Amino acid sequence: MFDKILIANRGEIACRIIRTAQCLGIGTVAVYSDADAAARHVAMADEAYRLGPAAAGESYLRAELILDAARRSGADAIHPGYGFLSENAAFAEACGAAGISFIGPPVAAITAMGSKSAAKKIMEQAGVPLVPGYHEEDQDDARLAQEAEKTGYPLLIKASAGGGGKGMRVVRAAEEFAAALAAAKREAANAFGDDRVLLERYLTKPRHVEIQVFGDSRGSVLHLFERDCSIQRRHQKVLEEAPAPGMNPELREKMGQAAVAAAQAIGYTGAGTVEFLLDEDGSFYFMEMNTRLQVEHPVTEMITGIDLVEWQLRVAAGEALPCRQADLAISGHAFEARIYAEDPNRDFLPSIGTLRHLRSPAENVHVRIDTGVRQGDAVSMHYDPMIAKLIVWDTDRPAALRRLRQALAEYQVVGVTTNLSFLGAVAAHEAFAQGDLDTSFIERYRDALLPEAGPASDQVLALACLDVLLRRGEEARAQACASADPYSPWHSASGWRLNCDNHQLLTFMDAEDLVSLTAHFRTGGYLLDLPGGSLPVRGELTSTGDLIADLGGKRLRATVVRHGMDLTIMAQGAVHRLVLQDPYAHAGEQEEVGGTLTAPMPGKVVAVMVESGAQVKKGTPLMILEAMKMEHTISAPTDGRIAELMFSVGALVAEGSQLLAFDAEEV
Ligand code: MV4
Repeated sequence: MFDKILIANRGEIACRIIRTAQCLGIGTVAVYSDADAAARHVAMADEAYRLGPAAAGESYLRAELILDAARRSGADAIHPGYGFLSENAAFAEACGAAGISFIGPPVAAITAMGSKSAAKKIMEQAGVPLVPGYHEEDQDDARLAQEAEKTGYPLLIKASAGGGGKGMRVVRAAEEFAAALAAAKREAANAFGDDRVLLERYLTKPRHVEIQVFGDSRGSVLHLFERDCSIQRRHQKVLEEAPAPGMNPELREKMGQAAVAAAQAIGYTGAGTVEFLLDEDGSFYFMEMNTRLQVEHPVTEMITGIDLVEWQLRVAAGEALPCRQADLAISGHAFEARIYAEDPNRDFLPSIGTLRHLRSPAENVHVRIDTGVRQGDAVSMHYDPMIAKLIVWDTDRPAALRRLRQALAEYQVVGVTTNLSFLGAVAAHEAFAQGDLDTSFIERYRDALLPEAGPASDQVLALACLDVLLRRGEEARAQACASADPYSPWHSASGWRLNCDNHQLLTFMDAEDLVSLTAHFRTGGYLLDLPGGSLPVRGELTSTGDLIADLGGKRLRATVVRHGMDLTIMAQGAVHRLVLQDPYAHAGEQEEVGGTLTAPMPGKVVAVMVESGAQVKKGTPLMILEAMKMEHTISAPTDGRIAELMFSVGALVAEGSQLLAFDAEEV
């Protein structure tokens, strides 16, 4: 077994790997960029080495810097985690050449699975089922048209060099084929520098079901059952579970054996995942094989009781697989929810900021949190904006789903916008509860999953008022105690008025709307004049800053996080933000909202499609920003003229930076 391993990654997966290594008594070496100097994974490791600036291309993707850290630390193995260099054959090879074990599959296996079309050929020869279609070298248009007829419609044209859904086109009838083929080839050439395509029968309601496989250096390969990852958005997994709902033992056995055959076909060792499309009739087809540990591996660990990272370390150190296929069994059901700093109501745009308040559910045998961040950390634009993976387990799917709903409701994040409400909506959806999953689930139920944000409810307003008034009372008492005249009426916060009932007016900004409420002081509490009528309320602040409230006889616990005048009210799984208005503040100057187009998030200018002085139509793409692998196109808000370009390609811009001056055309 290794004495010391270097984890060539960051965030939750780095922390997760360090946790297992430390349990095994293995020394741990972290590497970090300047943005991660104070990150959790650095603090957890026994030692840590700086790689370079924040940009991944200057740090976590720099193989030579990582190898140098391994040499300096005396690490005898490197774990790549996922993403970054985890499926980079050259890096795996360089590790071997440096005499450092690469905790992953052989270089040849990484290479073989690197090309989607080459992988399909290998799988076809291994007897692994492929979607009926055509994926040969002959790319002549006439041959492709002929093969399209054989495949039948609807069919998919896929870029051979593509993946993750890029370069896919659905063709529903023969007369559309020629134009679709030409467009698909152009797109593939532009995106991948390779215009080869393959054809497949189009599955209209498939599920994404993947099989965890594991091989050792003695030729043994086994599978650890399936995961259903159909809940995806733009080919990014959102919610995963194991086992797959509705799976029967026979199909599980067939898919497991196909996955084992796929791994054996390439002499696979280590942890791998074979992804299948599962059709409604129970047919399944090879999609691709991932030669790394997957993000969603914890759900497999929860239902099998196996630590897959421990297996990775043992197998990479030359040990045999710790058990045989017959020793493995499924126990219970697990879900994983990926909690992200992103705004579902702004097309899941990443949300950058500081985690001012971060409170996760208590961990136990039913709840596991894999995270790389702590309260106070920043979510930056340099990396994937994952906050944590919430993993739950129970004895069956309904029980596990209840755990998931409860844990999501308890998860509190303030300082960035998150997808927690969206995840809660998926978990609450009846179709999800029924296990009626497929890759179009989010699109199909989009309205229910992404409802327009409504105004604050009376309950939210009452909790906000209570929090403000109780804190004011605490502050007044503290000031009175600290003053020379603690009983001075000036220290009263009772809202007392001469010849008038004690009351205070509270005004909040709720999104774009101002809401004003009167709080009448009453013995032991308040009478609030809310939009829905008057409500007697009382409450107390706990030592942890929570609010125990009684709203007209309904008692509940809430958390109200204050940041300046910002209030984030969290209660019963719902989150709402309000901004308390200072009654004495001067009305801010209405900023001249000229024709300035500003950056919606920090990022890098990757394309400028216009020149200064150009006349453009409404909607014309002007500039493209990139942050965390996502692109955001800045388009012309109306017809008009580009008055000035503030940035050129390659520039790094902060959120809110003016990107260009734009003269809107008078309509
Ligand atoms: C398909 C398909 C339907 N029919 N192939 C998307 C990315 C890549 N992993 C393969 N993908 C698909 N291939 C045929 N013949 C539907 C998808 C697909 C999908 C697959 C898995 C998970 C999410 C998906 C989302 C959209 C489309």
